[in-house]
Amino acid sequence: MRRLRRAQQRHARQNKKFRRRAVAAGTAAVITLGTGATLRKALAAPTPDAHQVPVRQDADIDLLANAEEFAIGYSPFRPDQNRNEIPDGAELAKRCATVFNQLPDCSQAKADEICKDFALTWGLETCDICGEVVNMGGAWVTNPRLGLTVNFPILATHYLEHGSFSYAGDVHNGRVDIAALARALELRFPYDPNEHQLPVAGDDLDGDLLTDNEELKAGYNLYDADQDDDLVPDGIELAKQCGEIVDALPVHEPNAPGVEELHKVNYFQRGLEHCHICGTTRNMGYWEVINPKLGLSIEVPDILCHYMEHGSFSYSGDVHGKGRIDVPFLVKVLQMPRRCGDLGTIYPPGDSNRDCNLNFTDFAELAGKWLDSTQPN
Ligand SMILES: [Ca+2]
Ligand SMILES: [Ca+2]
Ligand SMILES: [Ca+2]
Ligand SMILES: [Ca+2]
Ligand SMILES: [Zn+2]
Ligand SMILES: [Zn+2]
Repeated sequence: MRRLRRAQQRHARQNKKFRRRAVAAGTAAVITLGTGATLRKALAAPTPDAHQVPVRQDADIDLLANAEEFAIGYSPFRPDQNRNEIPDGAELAKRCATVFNQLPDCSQAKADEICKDFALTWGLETCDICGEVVNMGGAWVTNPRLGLTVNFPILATHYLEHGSFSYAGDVHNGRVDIAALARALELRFPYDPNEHQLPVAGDDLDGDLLTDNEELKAGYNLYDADQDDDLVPDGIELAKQCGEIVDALPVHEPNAPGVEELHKVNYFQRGLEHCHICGTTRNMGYWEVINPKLGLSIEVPDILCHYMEHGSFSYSGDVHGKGRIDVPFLVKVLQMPRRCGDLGTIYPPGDSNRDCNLNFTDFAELAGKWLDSTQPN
C-alpha cells in the first residue's frame, strides 16, 4: 500500500513538472497560427482531454516520446505530420483504441485473425483523471500471423480511447508499448480508412493504393507507403489532391479559342450514376480535363470525382461499372505536384515544418528542438 501511494505521488509530481512545459509549448503554438486556414482548423479542433498527460523526452510534444517516434517511423520533431491540428500521438492512440475495440474475441476468431482477449480479475480500479471504474484485469492482442502478443491493463484501453498511451489508476500506472501494439494491430498511420478506398489490382509492394507500375511511371517511391511523411498512405493522399485540383479547375466551352490554362469541359449527360459504396448520385457523364500547353487531355467520369474526394483512384458505379483512371497520365495532365504540399513536393531547405511558409517560426522551431533534444531529461 505504501509503495502504491509513493508511486502516485511520483506520478503527480511528474505531471506537475511536465504540465508546466506543455503550457509553455501551447503558447508557442498559438504564435505559429499565421494563416486563416490553420486558425479555422484550430478552432474546430476539440479541446485537449485531461487523460492526455505529457510524456517524457517528447521534443515536439505530440504525446509520443522521441524513441517511440523512431521506433514507429514517425518524425520526433513534427507534432502534427498530417496537419489536422491533432497531436499525432493522441490521434494514433485513439486509432489503436478503435481498431482494438473492433477486434474479434480470440475464442471466436479465425485461425490467422488478429484478436483480443480479456482476463477479468476479482477487483476494480479507478481512473485517476475521470474516476471511471474498470476491471483491474488485463487485455491481450494476439497476431497469429506474426506470432506476436501484446498485453496491458484494461485501464489502458480506457486511456487509449481518450488519446493517451500512458495510463494511471489506483492499481496500474504505466505506458503501452506503442511499437509492439502498432505492429500487432498491423497499423502504421492514425488515419481513418474509408470504404471508397477500394483495393488495387496489381502489385502494390508498399500497400499505399498506388500500384508499383503507377509509382514507377509517375515517379513516386514504390517502396515507401508514405514518402512525404504526412502519415497518410500516398495513394489516398494523391487521389484527394487530384480530386481537389480537378474540382477547382475553370470550366470552358469545347475548343474555346485562346484558352491556354489548364481547364475542364463539361460532358455531363441526362442521367445519374449511383455510387456502389454509399449510394450517392452523380452525373453519369464526365469532365474532359485539358492541358493546352502540353497538348494533352483526359476524361474524368463524374463518379470518379466522388471517389477521389474519398481518397481513391478506383471507382464503382452503376453506369461506369468498376474502373480505375490511368493515374500516371492524370498526374501528367495535371502536372503534379501543382501546389506546395502535393505529393512529390520538394521542400525548400529551412521549411522544417513543411507548411510551405518560410518564416520566423521555422527558425524558432529549429532552435527549440535543438535545445530540447540535447537537454538530458
Ligand atoms: Ca514526440
Ligand atoms: Ca495529427
Ligand atoms: Ca505502392
Ligand atoms: Ca503520404
Ligand atoms: Zn478516465
Ligand atoms: Zn460513395
